[in-house]
Order: sequence, then C-alpha cells, then structure tokens
Amino acid sequence: MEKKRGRPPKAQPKTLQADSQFAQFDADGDGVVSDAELMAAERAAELKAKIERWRNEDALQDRQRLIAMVAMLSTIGVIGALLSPYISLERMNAAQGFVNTFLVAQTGIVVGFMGASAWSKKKAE
Ligand SMILES: [Ca+2]
Repeated sequence: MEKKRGRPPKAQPKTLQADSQFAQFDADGDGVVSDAELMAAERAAELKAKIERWRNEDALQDRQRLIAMVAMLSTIGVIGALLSPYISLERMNAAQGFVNTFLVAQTGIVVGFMGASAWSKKKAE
C-alpha cells in the first residue's frame, strides 16, 4: 500500500476474518459487529451458563433428597422389622452390632442432608 505524505494514516475499520466465530454476533444483520452486540452476546452466554449451573444444582439437590429419603425410610424399615414378631430375639442379638452401625450411618446421612440444606439456604439468602 502506498503511504501518503503529510497526513497521519487514517484508522481503518476493522473487519472480521473469513468464517469468524464472532460473525454470528451481528444481531441486526447490518454487517457490523458493534460493541453493544458483543456485550449483549457476552451477557447472554453468562446467563446461559448461570441457568445451566442452576439446573445442575437442582438435579444434585434432587439426588441428595432421594438419598436422604432412602436413608430415612430404610431406618424406619429396619426398626419396624426389629419390632415385628418375625425376628427372633436370638437373631436380633446376633445382628445388633451391624444394626447399630447401620442406624447410626443412616441417621448421619439424614442429619448431613438437613444440615447441608439449611446451610445452603442460609448461604443463598
Ligand atoms: Ca450489527
């Protein structure tokens, strides 16, 4: 390109490279990717990521709730079985150690779930 004398080079408008991934951000189709369009695209991407994060957290909470529910119901089931006439005292004595550990572990899961949900609720406020 020939250099003109006496005048400072005029700032040339920038163009996107061929098949640029930023070309899609020209929302109004005028061939110019404006700052506003770029910022709007960035905000939209952030919002999309945020919604995705919320969805994942929601699914995680659903799973944790299910686990806590299973722990609680299995505790109730074991106690119900122990109190039923179908289990002999002899067998109850034999399984005592296992049942104690099982009940404490299941209760721990339920308490952990309650604590975690109370904590995350407080954190969200
Ligand atoms: Ca535009």
